[in-house]
Amino acid sequence: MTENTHTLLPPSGTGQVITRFGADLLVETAGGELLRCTTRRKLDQVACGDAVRWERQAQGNAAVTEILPRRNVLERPDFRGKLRPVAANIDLLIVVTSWQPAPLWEMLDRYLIAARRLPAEVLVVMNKADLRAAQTTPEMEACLAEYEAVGYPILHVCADQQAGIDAVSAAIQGRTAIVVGQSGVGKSSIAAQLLPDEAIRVGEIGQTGEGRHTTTSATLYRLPSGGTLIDSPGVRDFGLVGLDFSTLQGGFPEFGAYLGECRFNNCTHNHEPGCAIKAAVSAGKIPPRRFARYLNLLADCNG
Ligand SMILES: Nc1nc2c(ncn2[C@@H]2O[C@H](COP(=O)(O)OP(=O)(O)OP(=O)(O)O)[C@@H](O)[C@H]2O)c(=O)[nH]1
Ligand SMILES: [Mg+2]
Ligand SMILES: [Zn+2]
Repeated sequence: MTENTHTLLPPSGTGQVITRFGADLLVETAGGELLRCTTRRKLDQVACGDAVRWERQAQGNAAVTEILPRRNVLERPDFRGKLRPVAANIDLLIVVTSWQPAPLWEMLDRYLIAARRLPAEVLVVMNKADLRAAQTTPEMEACLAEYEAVGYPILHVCADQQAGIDAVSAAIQGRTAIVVGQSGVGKSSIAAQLLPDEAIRVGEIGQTGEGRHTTTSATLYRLPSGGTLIDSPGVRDFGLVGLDFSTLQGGFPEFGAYLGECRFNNCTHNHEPGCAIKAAVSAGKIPPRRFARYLNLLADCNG
């Protein structure tokens, strides 16, 4: 794929957004050319992965004129709390965590809920397997074991040594996947392993183990093995805006077997007497750490 001077392109067509820098977009046309486009203010919400219509302008440059219907869109609040699209038309949300920086389990829970809400399939990647022995704690192992017990798919990867990368590629299976998670966990390192011919920037992590926010805009890549991978910028936090109770409850599949057994049919599994979920936690059938974080999320829920 090379960027075209677009003299040979038709006056308009469709394409897919590869990346965006402010108001400028890089669009892959239906014919496979890369086309630099501007956007109108009313198309402020156009995102990486969007299918779009573009048109050549009188001045010779191209503009995106329409966002075609989306299957889904992953959004997150910006620093002002306004929802911003990260990427659209996602089949598989790959939540990347690592042993350093240490996993933020609340963030992982929120991504798992976001995947349900999209909807998209989910895969948890524990990267930097080489650091596990030195960095792990009994509490971290207990948290991780809970996700395994619930049945979430988890892959242990070492992007630096190319270990586990084939399993990530196999999980993508020709679909569109996005890597998300904290800065410095190795999202771009995984992307670079899957895309040996692309120059993908990878950043150092600081003394405290924190990432440096090396990736600044979501970018879509075509994988040699088929399928599509979107590398996204690392986050400090991932907030769920407008979380309703049924979405929250759906994000805890371990409750499934007990739902409908609570005394009150509108039970929130918090303070209510006769709660089957709390009984299952006490009996060791629902993982307690996940349940404690469920209660924290419930406090933020809009009903
Ligand atoms: N020890 C070890 N380090 C790794 C591994 N994978 C990635 N790293 C290192 O982790 C650091 C951050 O990697 P990136 O791929 O830039 O992380 P990122 O998640 O893309 O970070 P942002 O773009 O800031 O969100 C780099 O120094 C990598 O070399 C691994 O498997 N083991
Ligand atoms: Mg990155
Ligand atoms: Zn209950």
